[in-house]
Amino acid sequence: MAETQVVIIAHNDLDGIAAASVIYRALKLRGAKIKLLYSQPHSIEKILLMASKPKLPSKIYVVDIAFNESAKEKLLNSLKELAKRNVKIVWIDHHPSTIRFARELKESGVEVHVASTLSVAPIVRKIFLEKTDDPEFYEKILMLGEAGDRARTLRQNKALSEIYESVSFALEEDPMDFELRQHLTRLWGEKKQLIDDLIALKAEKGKKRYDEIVSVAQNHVIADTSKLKILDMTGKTMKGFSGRLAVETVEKEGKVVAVMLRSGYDEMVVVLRVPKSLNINAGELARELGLKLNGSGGGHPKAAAVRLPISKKMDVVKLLLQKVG
Ligand SMILES: [Mn+2]
Repeated sequence: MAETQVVIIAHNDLDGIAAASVIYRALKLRGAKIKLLYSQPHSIEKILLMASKPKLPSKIYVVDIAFNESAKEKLLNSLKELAKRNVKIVWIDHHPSTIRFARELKESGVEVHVASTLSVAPIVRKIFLEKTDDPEFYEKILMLGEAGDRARTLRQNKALSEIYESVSFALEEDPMDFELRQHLTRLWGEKKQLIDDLIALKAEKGKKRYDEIVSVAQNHVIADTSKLKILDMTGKTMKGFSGRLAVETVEKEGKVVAVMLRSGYDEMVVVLRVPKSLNINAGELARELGLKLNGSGGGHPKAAAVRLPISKKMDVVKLLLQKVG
């Protein structure tokens, strides 16, 4: 039997990579030849194109990537085109936008596996864990993924929580480092090793960088009320630390936190995090900001993000003050 050419396109965060490595293991055992790519929701079309070259694979797995509503028609068309050319696409995800568009995806020829869970891990656990040769090891990997999406705490498991700490700092140190992501996916999916020197080294670098960012952030507060804090980090290099900065600020202050960061020449991303105690939906808020201010946003009730023109900075502040208080 000829080897099957498979591409896995995973979200570039820990949840995505953990899920990808379990799928990688299961498929590898069945003799698949696998190419690993990483994407964010807004770049999925470009990455799908990369997945189709130099020759078409027989299957593409899209893992932990939110359906990009603002590029809906284009994206559905590319998917239909791939289906027509006999590429089987499997979309595995837990983001609300993917769930909302599951029907359209199916109608475009995509096999969809969605559930409204806090991480993609439970979906992957159900489909792939028993198809690996070491469910005990891969359960640990899925737990790391869940911790990455704050779906689980590892407080009870000291060894695993140390691994989590290193791996997450290493990944955040450079969110565009796809080589490191391939390295990690293979470390887990092929070598069955939790951590190695390269990851530990990157983690050290990341921790130092994050400490600097935390101290700089204190001088970049542009709004601070009893319910809301907005940090304008658009002039600073944030690497992949905006989510961590937002979460830690939420935990410290119990307020809604928005972190603004530059994501391109004239574009910014606003990362939103909401404390458990407040009944405000971050995902809906991000969507609304996107619709009103010429961008695109979405996410979960407690964690979301929106991509906007950088010229809309003060409008964001105004709208957030209006909506959150
Ligand atoms: Mn996820």
